[in-house]
Amino acid sequence: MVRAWFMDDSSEDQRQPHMTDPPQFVSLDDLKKLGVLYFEIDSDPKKAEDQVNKLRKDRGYTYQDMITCSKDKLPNYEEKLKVFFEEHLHTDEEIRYITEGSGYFDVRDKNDKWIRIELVPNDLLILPAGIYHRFTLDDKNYIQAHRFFVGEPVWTPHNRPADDMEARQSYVKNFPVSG
Ligand code: KMT
Ligand code: NI
Repeated sequence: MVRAWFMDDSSEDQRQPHMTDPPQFVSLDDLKKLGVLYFEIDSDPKKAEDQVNKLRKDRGYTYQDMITCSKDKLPNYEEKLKVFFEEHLHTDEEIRYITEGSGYFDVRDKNDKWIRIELVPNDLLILPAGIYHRFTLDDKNYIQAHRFFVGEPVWTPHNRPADDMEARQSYVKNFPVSG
């Protein structure tokens, strides 16, 4: 089951949870207000397949592949993980369905605070185009995820600042600070 919380201010070891004391958890409703969507996928493989296929159809995801982040399986592992953890945005949704391992997606809230989203198997997360975010493995150093995309995938990260980009301007318009 997914959990999300506001991060503390420490910049030490990105793979640690970085919860505040006491923890300040963030609800799925609050994530939705940022345009971040979460789906819990069934642990039964057949049901999971049906559920994911329906979601793909409903949202027009025509492309699918799988990424494994581990020292052995990910080419240029160290470099890629550095890129994933640079604060960035994309011009399209980022969709990840976790099937093995675990990791953290961090997203900026409307006050520019970091919210850490913990992902484990059966979690499916959709980040909207234009949201500032980053990804890190946790201290187990392993995650496997399905990636989806509408049409030909574009994985290009646009590092912050990217405030003049159309994707960013649309995001800010769709999810205003007051909303
Ligand atoms: C990304 O784009 O940040 C990733 O693909 C991270 C690994 S998938 C959980
Ligand atoms: Ni990204």
